Amino acid sequence: MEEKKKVMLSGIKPSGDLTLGSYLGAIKNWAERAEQFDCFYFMADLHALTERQDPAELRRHTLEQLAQYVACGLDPEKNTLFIQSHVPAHAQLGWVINCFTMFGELSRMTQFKDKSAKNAENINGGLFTYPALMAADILIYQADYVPVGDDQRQHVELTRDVARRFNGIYGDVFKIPEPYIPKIGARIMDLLDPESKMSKSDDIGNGRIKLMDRPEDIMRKFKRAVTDSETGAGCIRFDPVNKPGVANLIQIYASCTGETFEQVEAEFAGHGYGDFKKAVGESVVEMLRPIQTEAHKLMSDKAYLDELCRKGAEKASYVAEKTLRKVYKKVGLVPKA
Ligand code: ATP
Ligand code: LTN
Repeated sequence: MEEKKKVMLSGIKPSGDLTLGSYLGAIKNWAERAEQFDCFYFMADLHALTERQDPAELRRHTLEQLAQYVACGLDPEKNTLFIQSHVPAHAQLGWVINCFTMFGELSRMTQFKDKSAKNAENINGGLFTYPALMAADILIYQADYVPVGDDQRQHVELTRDVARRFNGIYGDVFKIPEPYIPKIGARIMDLLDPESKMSKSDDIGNGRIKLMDRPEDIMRKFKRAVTDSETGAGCIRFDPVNKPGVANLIQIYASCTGETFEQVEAEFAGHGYGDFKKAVGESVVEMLRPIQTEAHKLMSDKAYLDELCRKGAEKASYVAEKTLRKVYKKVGLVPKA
């Protein structure tokens, strides 16, 4: 009998344009796994509502993100791609999971602390309970692996704790998922502020590379990337504590080319920062070129994207509703006659 494939699942909020961070930290890791795993990837539009969104922009970002997933190599025949709000079971299980997630646990989430410090005028309930909905996203597909960047590790750990708590009361209802984090590229930093994560929704300036940036803009941003004042042979070395800007560039180059940090250091041993920044920029431009061409083509085909969403939501709902029915029954909700 054919062995059942393990399940892989992840999502990204359509809260802005995808960045090099979203790609290297998450999507790149998803794209090569379709044969090995049963894969579910979604646009986390309900999560995007935790910050104020312009409605038309949110719709645009959601569909563009779907086109970009496909352009990044996620074959819709082999991966289930869908919009979170098209599968209402996420929100339904989200409520139940909320009731098994502790105030203290949610209070410890660093993303909540960061986001509430940045958005003091909109610290809403959704921002606080967001990790419970994320746990529901994961548990509802009985996911084994959750491929995310390093910043999401804490949320996956919380998901494991809540799933264990629930299973401890009701028996083996949920699979306990594991984070799946790349060794290189798990935390890409802002090019102008290498102490901060490169992020889709806060634009510090020109320190953020978007997946769809034009080659000349990418080259310009790398040219201006912050390094340090060291010169001479050996200045290009991986030392994230003392040389965060250079370490970030090494990480980006290694991730784009598949080289190790040592190989990058050896390749640029006799070079200065100017040469290196140019090489990093070129490696990013070349990596993104085919993705951008394909994404431009798909982004203008609304009928195709609508059809993908419809099929994806149908496949996802089938799996999600099965878990939801089981959970509702376990906790004592009366089934519909
Ligand atoms: P926002 O700014 O709206 O909070 P974001 O840019 O942090 O968004 P997310 O939607 O939160 O992006 O993240 C999408 C996925 O990409 C997650 O798995 C996250 O861990 C990963 N990711 C995001 N930014 C980076 C980064 N700079 N380096 C590596 N991985 C990242
Ligand atoms: N919280 C994640 C996005 C996200 C997600 C998920 C990731 C929502 N639901 C489920 C993995 C699995 C973020 O902020 N990047």
